Amino acid sequence: PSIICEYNDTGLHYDRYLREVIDFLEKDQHFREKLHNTDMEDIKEGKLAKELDFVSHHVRTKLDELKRQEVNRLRTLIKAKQDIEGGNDIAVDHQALLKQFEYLNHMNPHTFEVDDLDRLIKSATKDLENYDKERHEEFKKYEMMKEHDRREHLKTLDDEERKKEEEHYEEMKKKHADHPKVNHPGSQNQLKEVWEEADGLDPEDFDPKTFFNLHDANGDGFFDEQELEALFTKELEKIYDPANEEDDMVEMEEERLRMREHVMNEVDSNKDRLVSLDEFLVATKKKEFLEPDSWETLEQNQAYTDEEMREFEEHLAQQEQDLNQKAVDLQKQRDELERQQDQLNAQKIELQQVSRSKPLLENHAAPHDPHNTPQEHHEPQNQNLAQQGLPQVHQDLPPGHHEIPQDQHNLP
Ligand SMILES: [Ca+2]
Ligand SMILES: [Ca+2]
Repeated sequence: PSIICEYNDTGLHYDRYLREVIDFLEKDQHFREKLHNTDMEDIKEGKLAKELDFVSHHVRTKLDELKRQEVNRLRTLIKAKQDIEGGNDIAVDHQALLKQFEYLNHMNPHTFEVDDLDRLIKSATKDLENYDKERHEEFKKYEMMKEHDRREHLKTLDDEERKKEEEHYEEMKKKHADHPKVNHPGSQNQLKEVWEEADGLDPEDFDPKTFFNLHDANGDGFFDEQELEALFTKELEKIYDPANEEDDMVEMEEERLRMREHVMNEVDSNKDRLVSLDEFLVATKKKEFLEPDSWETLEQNQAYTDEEMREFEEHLAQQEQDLNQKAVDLQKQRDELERQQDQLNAQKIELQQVSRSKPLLENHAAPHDPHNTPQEHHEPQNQNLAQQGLPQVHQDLPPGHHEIPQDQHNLP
């Protein structure tokens, strides 16, 4: 089953945890046997997870440790996310936030239980199914951004330059679309080309079983997603050349993903995200294998609709507006701080003037009089401050200093 036997990076954010858990479970002989004798449906239903009760104490201890580390990692993630989002001092409900991570039971953060294994298997299965979907969404955004940047660039050009640029764009598009015929992925023609050109074998000798064994790179008896994708490199090279301006390698990877999904859908009849030799051999006997339809390549269809593009650009404009508003607010905040600083400076200067003039006043009041007492010295000084209308300056200054960082904090 794919989530268990695949050692390639699944791309899930908890991939490391998933792999470490599986690695340790594999070390337990009883569990390893169960793992390889339980079919995907039973695993999905949680039958395998129950076997956790029979694994050795040593493995269980290790799993507890892995889970503690993972919970800590999630807490750090939550904390970092909040710091970025401008975490104010509102008390954070970590328990509630941990709930969003369904692949472990956060209620008992210290031990790894049957429930944890069950959740891990179910989440990984579900998330892997959504993973391709998310990759398509990412790709769509990438294409819309590319188009947006192009349109923005056109706006900066004068009529003549714009015309030239548009012509060049159309020319590159045409050049990209001009490529040798692409074989239908997973068809006999396609596999035969791999057999002949990549494997250097005689097309007359083409044999599906030999082909399967040749390309089951890790020899586990299944084609996994990576092994399937590797089969399309020859086809993709017909369309994409990294040296060409008109060929976008991000688009090449999207095409690879489309091809793999297509073959997986057609061939993986038990839906475990792996192609077994049996499934493969059944597929090679189908009519579509021998007489496939033509394959519609990526560039034949726009990745997004006009409506989606319009929404995307609106969203970008909104984001820009929000950023501008933020900049205006920050400027206001800065001006206010500067104003407060100026006020403070003015008060400081006045205070300095007062204290500088103080000894003079004192000297006038009591010039070289050795009999003057300290108490008498204070009176003229205080009177002088009162006259200048600054009696509270000394008391005001420290709280004034504190107000600045507080204000800064409260502003949006
Ligand atoms: Ca394999
Ligand atoms: Ca399968």
